[in-house]
Parts: sequence; C-alpha cells; structure tokens
Amino acid sequence: MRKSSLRRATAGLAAATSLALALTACGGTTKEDVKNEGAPAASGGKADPNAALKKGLTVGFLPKQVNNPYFTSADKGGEAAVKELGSTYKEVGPSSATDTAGQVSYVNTLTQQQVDAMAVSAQDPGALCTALKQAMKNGIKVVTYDSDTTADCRNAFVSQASAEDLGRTEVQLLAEQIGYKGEIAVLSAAQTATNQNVWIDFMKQELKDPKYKDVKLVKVAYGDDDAQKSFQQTQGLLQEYPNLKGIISPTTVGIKAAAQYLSGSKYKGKVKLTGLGTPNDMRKYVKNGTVEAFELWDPAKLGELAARTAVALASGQITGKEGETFTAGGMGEYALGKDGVISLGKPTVFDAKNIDQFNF
Ligand code: RAM
Repeated sequence: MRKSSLRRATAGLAAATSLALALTACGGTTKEDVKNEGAPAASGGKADPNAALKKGLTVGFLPKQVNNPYFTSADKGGEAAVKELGSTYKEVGPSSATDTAGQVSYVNTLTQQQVDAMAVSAQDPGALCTALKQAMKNGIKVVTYDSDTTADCRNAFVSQASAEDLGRTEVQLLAEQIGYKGEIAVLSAAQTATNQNVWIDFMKQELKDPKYKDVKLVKVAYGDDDAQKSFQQTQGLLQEYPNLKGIISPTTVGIKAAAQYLSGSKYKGKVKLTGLGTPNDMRKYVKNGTVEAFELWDPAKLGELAARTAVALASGQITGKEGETFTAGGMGEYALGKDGVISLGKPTVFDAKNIDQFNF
C-alpha cells in the first residue's frame, strides 16, 4: 500500500477508534538499558548528506525467520527498494525463530560474501553481536530492523513504531475489552526476541497504573513464532487459568494461532484476544467475533525503510549518529534518533470497521 493511502486510512481510523493512542515520537524497540559507548562501532567518518546514492551494491536481508509471512512482506518491500536503487538484493535466514546459531552463521556467510550492507532482525541480541561487529570491521554496514541488537552491534535500527506505544496500547486495547477486570496472559514469540521482550516490559509498566488494579497478568507463555506451539500454548493457558479473561499476543504468528484456537472453542468471544497481527491473517477472526481489535504497522514499509537506510549508510549519507537525516525515496525524510534509531511511524489499530481497507 502506498503511504498516502495508508496515511488516509490511518487518519480515518484515528477518528473512528475510541482508543486514545498515547503516541509519542520517541523510542524504538531498542534496549533502554543499553549503554551506547559513543558512535556505533565502525560508523567511521562524517556523514555527507549530499553524497550520491551508490548503485551496484549488494544488500543482504536476514530476517528472524524466512517462512514467516510477516517477514515475507517485509523483505519484499526491502527487495523492491534495493532493486529500484540499482543494487542487488539477497535474502538468507533460518526457518525457525529459535535457531540462534543458524542466524549467526548467516551473518558470517554474508560477511564472507562481502556484501555492502545487511539488514538483520535479531532472534537473540546477545548471540549475534560478535558476528555483527566482525561484519562492521570488514566495512559492511549493518542495519537492524524489526528486532534490535544492542546499539554497539549495528549502525542503525529501523524500528516499526515506538516500543513504548506498542506495549502500552496493547494493554489499553485488552483492558477496555475486558472491562478493566480479570486475569490476562501474554503469548509471546521466542524467549530471547528483543522486540517482544521490550514490548512486554512496557506492558508491565502500563499495568502499574491504578486503573488496572483489578487486572492481573498471570503468565507470559512462549510460542516461538511456531504456529503449532503457539496453538498448544494457548490451549495450555486456558487449562491452567480457567478464569482467564484475555490474551495479548505481540507476534503475528502467535495471535493467528491463538485466534484459531479460540475460534474453535467454547471461549470464542468470551476470552478476548489482541496483539500484533496482519489484517489478512486476522480478517476472518474479526468477522467471526473472535477478535475485536489488534494492531500492526505495514511490514513492507518497514522492509523498504530498512533497505533505504542500508543504502544511505553504504553511500555515506548517514553514519548512524543521532541527528543525521536522509531522504528515503518516496517515503520522505527520516531523522536518526538516540542510539541510531529510525522510527517508521505510528501503528494502526484494525477492527471490523476498517480491516477491509488493508491488504497485507
Ligand atoms: C512476528 C515476529 C516479528 C514481529 C511480528 C509482530 O512475525 O516475531 O518479529 O515484529 O510478529
């Protein structure tokens, strides 16, 4: 979807939804507690905003998981942008979201192949750092997208939306649906996933507000972005907590599997479900009354911005320092925030009223 129509749809939605999204401009899915010692490693030299965008580069995309439709959309957006910019795109990556060693070896492969830049969504921030630092030492520009490492292990992070907004608004969405009362659980992805973990931390902070005094988070379960495991974990949550009133699943794989389970059970419409899903996955569950509302950003736009950031870095337009700016083609101008975080924009809330306006 083009940004102009997405913007229009989002604007209409803002008026339609009763949820007050407390959206702030700051923050990304980056570790708040990470100390960035000066400029990111290998950022080298000064940014030249007027440098021409280089052509003939090779940009490698390394998602958390290749057979995840969310990353298929994201990486397609990346591929189109890399090609439009006259460079070569390649994608490598593990098929499981918990194959940390696999991700490390893919980083090493891209380094050996001397790509000019790589865009990586980290399964496990700790595990990837050494390999990414090695890549940067070899002059390769490293962009994380979707799920960050620590700031010293990459040049820039392309964040889908403010992590704080995502975490807090998911709690707000669910609390409203359960009337601010009852037991809730989280069904996450992999236990090491940076993005989900940062969002869950913000969910817990949101829950400290006295208005949630009757809402109790009883468990965080992990479905590992595996459909079957996520389905079983949902079933397990309901067995373990028969009074459960709602589930937040901040993963496209998890929310789809949870919706599938609830929709075929006696809990349909009774146990509320929200989180992060794609409109195409969730449409039928919104229409059949299993899900009221959930949110996401446009994954293809996230991939496109990651690609444009990678090429801007490899061309010397930016180095990864706070305050630098660059033009991301038709997406417009973006500025680098603290720790080299570039934020795509605001998430969209989808519900029965607007879901048919989206196709991803
Ligand atoms: C899954 C992945 C991804 C996350 C989305 C919301 O596809 O875990 O990292 O951003 O869900």
